[in-house]
Amino acid sequence: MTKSTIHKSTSSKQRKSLLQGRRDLLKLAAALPLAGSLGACASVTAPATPASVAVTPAPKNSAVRKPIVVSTWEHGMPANAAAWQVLSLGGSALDAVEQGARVPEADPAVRTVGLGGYPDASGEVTLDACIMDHQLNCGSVAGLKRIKHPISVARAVMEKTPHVMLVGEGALAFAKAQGFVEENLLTEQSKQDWLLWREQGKAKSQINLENHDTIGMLALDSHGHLAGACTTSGAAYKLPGRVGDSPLIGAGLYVDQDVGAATATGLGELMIKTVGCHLVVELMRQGLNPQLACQRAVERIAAKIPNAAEAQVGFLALSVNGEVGAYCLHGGFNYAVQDASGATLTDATHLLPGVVA
Ligand code: SD4
Repeated sequence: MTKSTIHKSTSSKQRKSLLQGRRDLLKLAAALPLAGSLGACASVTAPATPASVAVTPAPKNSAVRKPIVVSTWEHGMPANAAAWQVLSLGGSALDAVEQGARVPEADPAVRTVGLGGYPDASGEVTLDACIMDHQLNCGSVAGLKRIKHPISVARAVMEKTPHVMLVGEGALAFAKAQGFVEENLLTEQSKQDWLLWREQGKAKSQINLENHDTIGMLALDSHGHLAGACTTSGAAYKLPGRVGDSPLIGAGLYVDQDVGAATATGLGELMIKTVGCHLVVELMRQGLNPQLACQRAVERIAAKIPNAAEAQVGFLALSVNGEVGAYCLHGGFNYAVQDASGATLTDATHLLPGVVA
């Protein structure tokens, strides 16, 4: 596992190696017939739990590491920096994760979130997002078109409606009524890529590494409150109407102030089938530290879902004491951490040998 403070020169190198890794996973994922139909190939059996694995006791309150913010993937670094501006001034975890998530949403270079995200099979960019605070308040949107900041719409659903989740046309109508402005989210680059995908006879796989960079963010503020956010354009060239894990409370994000929070990245169908982030939080409730809880959730997926090894999944967790853990199926998933000591990007440990993502 490498751990390094990120700066510009290493950042572009890492981007290159990530891209190479993505190409590798593209090959790996090519065997997937359709998102969600992880058919008939060999399954992976997770290694038995080593008897010697110790459960790290929660630190005493004096050892709480706060404020802190953690995010999935390298684009979590600038997202964390924006969140840190809120946290370092004593702001709330909820404000921090919203502000952080808006950074990749607005960045057309991040092809898996917000503006410039990969479209669905019909060429439409549709966005999924959710947000959750320390009191189980949560809001979510799925299949939202033409609005650049679904995370802020999700927060409005949470704060201004009696509901948790709005989808499709209803979500768009709500966003417009709240003053969000409609805009084209399909950049020229995304359009060209989509046209090429169509010309090439629509490659079998709808899931590839280019769409494994959902941002999930978790924060613990100086008041000791947790919050989380997750936002994505979902699987590239997905069937119109497909909803992944990212807007689903429990699958792509979960926060419980008694225990901690978790978020996920990767093939959403696997997180939905296992309610993955809720699983991670419940494992933490049973006494596992965030690292071990993420590991056990990945092992559960690998052991129970045939063909899981053909996709990537990664979990990131933060305890109410500020402990951080992450684990993925294949090497290649990294996560960003920011606290008073600085900003780091760390490769998550993984279950299967090699780096494919
Ligand atoms: C989804 N989990 O829609 C998302 C895609 C993703 O990193 O990449 N996450 O399935």
